[in-house]
Amino acid sequence: MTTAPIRPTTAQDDAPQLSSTPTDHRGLLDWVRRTALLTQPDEVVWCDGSQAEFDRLTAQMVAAGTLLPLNPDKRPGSFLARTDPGDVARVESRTFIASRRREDAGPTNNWREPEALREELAGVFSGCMRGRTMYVVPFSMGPVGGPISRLGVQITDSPYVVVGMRTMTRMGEQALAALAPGTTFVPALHSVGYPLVDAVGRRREDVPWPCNDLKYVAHFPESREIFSFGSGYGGNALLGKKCFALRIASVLAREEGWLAEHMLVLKVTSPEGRAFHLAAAFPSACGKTNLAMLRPTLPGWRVETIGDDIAWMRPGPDGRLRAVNPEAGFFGVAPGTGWSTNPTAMRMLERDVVFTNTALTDDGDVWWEGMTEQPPAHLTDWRGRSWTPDSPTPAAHPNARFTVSAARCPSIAAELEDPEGVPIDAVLFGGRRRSNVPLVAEAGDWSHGVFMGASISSEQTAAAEGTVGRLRHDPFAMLPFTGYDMADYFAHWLSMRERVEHLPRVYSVNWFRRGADGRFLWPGFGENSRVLEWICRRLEGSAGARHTPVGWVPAPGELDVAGLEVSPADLEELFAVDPAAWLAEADALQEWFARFGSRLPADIEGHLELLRWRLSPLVARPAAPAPA
Ligand code: GTP
Ligand code: SPV
Ligand code: MN
Repeated sequence: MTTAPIRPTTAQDDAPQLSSTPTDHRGLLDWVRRTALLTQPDEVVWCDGSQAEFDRLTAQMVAAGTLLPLNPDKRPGSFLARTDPGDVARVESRTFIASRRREDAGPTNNWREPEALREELAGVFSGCMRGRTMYVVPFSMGPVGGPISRLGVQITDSPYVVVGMRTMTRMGEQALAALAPGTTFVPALHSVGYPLVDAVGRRREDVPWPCNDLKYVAHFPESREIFSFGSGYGGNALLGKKCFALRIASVLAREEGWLAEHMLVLKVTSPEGRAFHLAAAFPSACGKTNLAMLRPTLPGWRVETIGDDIAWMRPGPDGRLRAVNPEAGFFGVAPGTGWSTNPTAMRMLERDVVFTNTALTDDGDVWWEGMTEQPPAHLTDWRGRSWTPDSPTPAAHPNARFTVSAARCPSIAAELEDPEGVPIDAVLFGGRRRSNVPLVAEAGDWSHGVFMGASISSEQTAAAEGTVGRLRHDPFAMLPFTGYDMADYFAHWLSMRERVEHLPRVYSVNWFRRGADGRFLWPGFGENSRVLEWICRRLEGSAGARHTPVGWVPAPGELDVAGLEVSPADLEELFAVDPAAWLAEADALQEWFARFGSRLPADIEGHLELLRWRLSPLVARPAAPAPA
């Protein structure tokens, strides 16, 4: 069967809402119809992902004050959006997993009883699009038609979200064409929750950033459905990303024997021309984008970017774990991105970008903390207020972000478009840790590696609501993103032993360790290539390692620090394993793991015991009292 060509309904056609239906997919048509009846938009537009559609929507948002066009001489094709100050990050407290059985969501998710939540959502969504346009946004996560790829359709009343989905996913005509009648897709319903007409027909003015204090980011993993209400921002609203590619996909992955992960994917090529593929999980705003786009300071090494946030990894026919990045763009943290820290990203951001919650310069460009050493003398801050370097608050919101197509990234790898994915040689786990965790350590084997992933703690960032800087357990950097019980997720990772013949090696890394004076001990960024080099040399079997209770670290002289201004004392501290501090860490882990009860895999408990067993003899014992 063929689908009719897409003919987007425009504001000029005020024919009945569903006069133009460019698909024969009955399930999709029914869902769109039912949703329009529930939410009562003025019109329905099927999105085709074209440039003309993008131009129309951005012009409309400029007129509405949602987007500010940036100076075309400074930042061609780019816009700035300022959100409502209450809609700046993911809302974990309003993120729900509605599985039939509470225990299937596990103790780390907000569980809701599916039928009760469905009722509640029906009430919330009822009439929520009055006075607005409802957009139907077909998209593919992964190359359209690829064996690992999946289709979704988002319904949204936010043109900002439509534009974001066009950058972040394969959105539009091709994805819809792939939705042949009977094809399964993930339905994702989104509304900013700000109707312009109330139940009795009274109209109100729109605002530049409509949203609602009441928010829901709701998932029904068993029926693979997503509902999001009240927010227009990031992972709350671009539903292909965290909601689909992580929370729903993690459930599919478990059922089907693969992995859906919060990981960057990169290709690193040695001076001898040997290519390695690495995947790395760090919690939100902990350096995935930076590592994915790293410019090596070590001569002869090259890094190419495949993904910066999400990896779908499957056992391949070659017995290796093969990864794709299901996304097509980057929704990255702006603050901290500068010419000295991430020149590749700076070049990527030169044109065709939608910035959100950055500051605005007086000549119509963007700025954020960390872009330049000296801030401009005057700015307009992310809230639209006049700002000078003396102002008490940051000019850009700490979770200000850019939305940009992967095609704009100078280090993008051709493999991004390979539907079969790349073979993963090593998996890295990291977090933001001012103490304890060494710069790099290699796991002894797969189950030790899974224990490393399960043990990640990290200082919280501005990427979600909560207290910035507070240490929290964030296993596999997936705490907010696993759609089922986290202990079952650990077991699923362990089960890859039986599914993958040539498993990747596993490493823990930490760029964020600090000295007693509070400064970072490691220069980070491009210098992290030295750590990648050691990892690659380990993979080829040519680098030496020394055993510690927390894994294998570079043997003396094996990490290339030539030309680095890191003192021998700092270098020692970067790898120091303080047994007392680590025993306390083991206690904290045990207490945290206790919530999983008997669902916690024995391998994880075993590795915790092994860690204690290795540490205990190292703790200095008080000297025996002298005989009287
Ligand atoms: P999400 O998109 O939220 O999932 O996060 P991400 O992991 O992609 O975050 P990103 O790479 O944007 O992290 C940005 C923050 O990490 C910025 O504040 C950077 O300055 C900081 N950062 C990244 N790499 C390093 C590093 O090597 N050393 C130090 N000290 N900071 C780093
Ligand atoms: C994260 O918080 O991990 C992000 C940003 O990648 S968001 O898409 O908003 O979730
Ligand atoms: Mn992320």
